[in-house]
Amino acid sequence: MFKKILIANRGEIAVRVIRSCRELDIPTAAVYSDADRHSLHVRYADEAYYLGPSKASDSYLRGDKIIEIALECGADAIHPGYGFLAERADFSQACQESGITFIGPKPSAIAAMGDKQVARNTVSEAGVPVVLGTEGQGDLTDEELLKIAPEIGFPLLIKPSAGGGGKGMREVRNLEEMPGLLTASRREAEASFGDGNIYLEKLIQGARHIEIQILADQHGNVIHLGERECSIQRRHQKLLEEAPSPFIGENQELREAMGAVAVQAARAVDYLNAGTIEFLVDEDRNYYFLEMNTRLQVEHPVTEAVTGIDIIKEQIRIAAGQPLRLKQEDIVLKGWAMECRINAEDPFKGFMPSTGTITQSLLPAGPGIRVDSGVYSGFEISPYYDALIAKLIVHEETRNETITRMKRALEEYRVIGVRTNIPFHLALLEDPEFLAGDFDTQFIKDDVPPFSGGQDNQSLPEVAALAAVLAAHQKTQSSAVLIQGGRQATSNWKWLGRWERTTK
Ligand code: MV4
Repeated sequence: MFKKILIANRGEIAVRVIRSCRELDIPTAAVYSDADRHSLHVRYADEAYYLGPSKASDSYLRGDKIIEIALECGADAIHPGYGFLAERADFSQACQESGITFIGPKPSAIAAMGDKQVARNTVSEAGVPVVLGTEGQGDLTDEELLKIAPEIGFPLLIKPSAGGGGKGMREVRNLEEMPGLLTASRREAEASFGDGNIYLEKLIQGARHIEIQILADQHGNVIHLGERECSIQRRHQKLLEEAPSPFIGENQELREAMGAVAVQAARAVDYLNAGTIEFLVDEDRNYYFLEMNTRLQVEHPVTEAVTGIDIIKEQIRIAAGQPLRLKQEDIVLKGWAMECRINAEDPFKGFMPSTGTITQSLLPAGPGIRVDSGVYSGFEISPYYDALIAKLIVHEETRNETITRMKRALEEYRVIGVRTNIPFHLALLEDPEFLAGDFDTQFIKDDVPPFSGGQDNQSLPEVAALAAVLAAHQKTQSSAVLIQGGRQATSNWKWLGRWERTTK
C-alpha cells in the first residue's frame, strides 16, 4: 500500500479523498492556493503545502510543482480528484516518469478518450453503438463535411474533437445554415481547446443522459456498478443526479445490456481504475456511446449509496495493484439515491455566482443523509473556483421516499451569507414531470421563468406553483440574512423558527 497520498485538488472532493485515505490508514498531503489557506481540505490533511496564487493556472494546474512537492514530502501516489489535472494525459505521464503512482488510468487511455473522434472510432470498432456520424473518416474539411451532412440527415450536431461539456457544439437544421455554423464551431473549439477539428453526429432528440460507473483493475477484471441518471442539467452543468435511472428502473435487462457495453468500451482502451461511460438513451430505449470520463465523477456518491462500495477506496486499491474483490454478480443495487449539487449561486438572478463569507452553515442530518461539503461557518467563497460548495446525497428505499427525504433535508439546510440554489432544488422536487420521472436533457429550460430572471410570468399556472415554493423559501433565507449580523449568531435558529411559525 502507499506510504503517503498527495491530493492534487481542493474543496469537497479533496476532503472526500482524505476521508477514504484515513480509513485505509494512509497519511495524506494537501496542496493549497492563496484563496484556500483556510480551506477544509488543508485542515483535514496530515500535511499541507502551498502551491501559489489563487488562479488555477498558478496553483492547482501546476503539475510540475505538484510532482515536486510529492517527491519532497515522500508521497508515492497522487489522487487528482476531478477537474484540474484529472484528465491530463501529460500529467499522468509525468507522474509515471517521476516514479509516482497516478491514481487513475494510463496516459494512453486518457488520450484516446480525450479525443472524441478517436474515442468514437475505438469503441465503435469494439462493437459499442455510437450515434450515426462521421466516425472512421478522420479530420475532415468544411467542404467534405458539407458533402457528408445530407447523408447523415438533419438536424445534426457539429462537435469539436477535443470537446466535451457541450462547448463549441452547434445544432444544424439545414444545409443552408451549415457553413456559418462550421466556422463558428471551429473558432470556438480553437479558442477553447487549441484544436479546431470538428465532426458530425445526427441529433438525437428527447434523449436522456445516463452513465455507467466502471471499475477496472490491473489484472484484467472490469466490472460496472450500474447507472446514474444525469439528465437534469443546466447549460451542461449537472444539478441533480440519481441512481438508479427512473427510465431504466426495473428493466434489469436494459441495465445489464448497457453495463456490458460499457465494460466493452472500457476494455477497448485498456482502461484502468474508475471511469464513467456516458450514454444518450432515446425514447425507444436505443442507447449510444457519447463519451468516457476518465476520472472520478462529482456524482459518484449516488452509486456508492446504492452499491455500498467506497469508490475512492477501490481506486486506491486498484492503483496499488490489488485485484478487485468484487465480481459482477456481487454488485446488487439497493434502494434509491439522489444527489443535489449545492452551488453558491442565485437561482433568481440567472444563477449568477454568489461570493462572500458563509456566516452560518447548518447541515441537514439524520437517516440516509450524507453531506460532502468543502465549507464551514466562517468560510469565504472566492470567485476563483467553481460554485459547488457541497453535495447533499440522500438514500431511501424507493424514489418517492428518496424525494420526500431530500425535501426534508433541503428544508433543514441553512446557508447564511451567500445565495445558494437550494430553492431551485425545492421547486424541482415539486415538478409533476420530474416526480413522474418524465424528463430529458432539455428539461431545465433556462430561458423560461422563474429561472430566467426578472420577467413577470405569474399568470402561467405551472410557473405560479413553482414560484410559490420559491418565494416561501426565499423569504426564510432572506429573513435569516437580515438577522445574521453582529454577535447574535446563536439566536438565529430560535428567531428563524419563530418567524416561520408566524408566517407560514
Ligand atoms: C448529443 C445530443 C444529442 N444528439 N449528441 C452535450 C454535451 C456533450 N457531452 C454531448 N452533448 C449532447 N450530445 C447527439 N448526437 C445532446 C447532447 C446534449 C446533452 C447531453 C448530455 C447531457 C445534457 C445535454 C444537454 C444538451 C445536449
